[in-house]
Amino acid sequence: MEKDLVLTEVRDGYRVLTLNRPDRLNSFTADMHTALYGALSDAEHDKACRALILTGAGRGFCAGQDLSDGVFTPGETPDLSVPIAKYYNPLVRKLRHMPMPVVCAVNGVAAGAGANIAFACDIVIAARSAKFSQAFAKIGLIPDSGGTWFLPRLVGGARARALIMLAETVPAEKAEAWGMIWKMVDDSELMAEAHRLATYFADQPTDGLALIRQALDAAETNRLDEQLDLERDLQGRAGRTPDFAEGVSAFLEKRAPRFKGRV
Ligand code: T3D
Repeated sequence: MEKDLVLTEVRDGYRVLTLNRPDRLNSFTADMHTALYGALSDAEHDKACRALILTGAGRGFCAGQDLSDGVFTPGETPDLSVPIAKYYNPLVRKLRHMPMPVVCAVNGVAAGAGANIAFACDIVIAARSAKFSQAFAKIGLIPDSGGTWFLPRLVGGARARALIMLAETVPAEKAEAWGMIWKMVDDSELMAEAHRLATYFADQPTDGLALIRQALDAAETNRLDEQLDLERDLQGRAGRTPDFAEGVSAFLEKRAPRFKGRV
């Protein structure tokens, strides 16, 4: 196995995970999937980890599946449902269930599954030079890794359909204007902004933030009645966290809160 396909940097209260196959624009091989899933699991089990940054080494964020990694052999018919079930779907599910906020710092091109893995993160920031591409249609595929779910919700049906069918590349500035990402920053500011966000989250009520994600995700399919019931239940859980007690105490005592995060 190639070494260090995903770099982990442990910071005070958060981790930085860096996809590390820069010569292939950090496109996914089976080994890189295994490395990323493992790095996410390690972060999940470290209670001191209260935020994550996901980014890429070199000039790209991630070019999706590495198309030279055995997915296609001339004369053979592949079953692409297998790598989707084995690697991509578990990865997207993992990102959506991490017990802390995940900030994606898109440092360059995010294509195919690379774009959709960025959209699976909680907050997406992008360098001015970054771009997003649903490259799938160009090679006869459909968007995977949640692309057909995320994109219409982010930019609306008309734009999503055209972007997917035309496989048109979206520069970061347009991605921000269309609400596809949280914000674009100058290239030189990208990692500083990512660290600023992660440092902020590392002091926040982490369990409460995970419950917020759970409520927002469920709202995508729930009826209002169901969502009201879910909010009741999740608020019940949030109210039992020590961070709620600390947040209210700090407010009443007119001091900054000292949240515990993950308990
Ligand atoms: O198969 C399954 O398991 C199903 C799952 C599918 C999920 C998917 O993600 S399907 C979509 C796969 N991705 C793509 O189709 C994108 C392919 N790449 C590109 O279209 C372009 O590389 C980019 C638009 C992303 C960037 O273009 P550019 O001009 O900035 O860079 P480049 O010169 O094309 O790429 C630089 C190198 O990376 C180059 O290698 P070289 O010539 O220097 O030796 C290029 O071949 C390599 N590279 C880029 N993307 C991939 C890749 N190699 C393998 N797989 C890639 N996806």
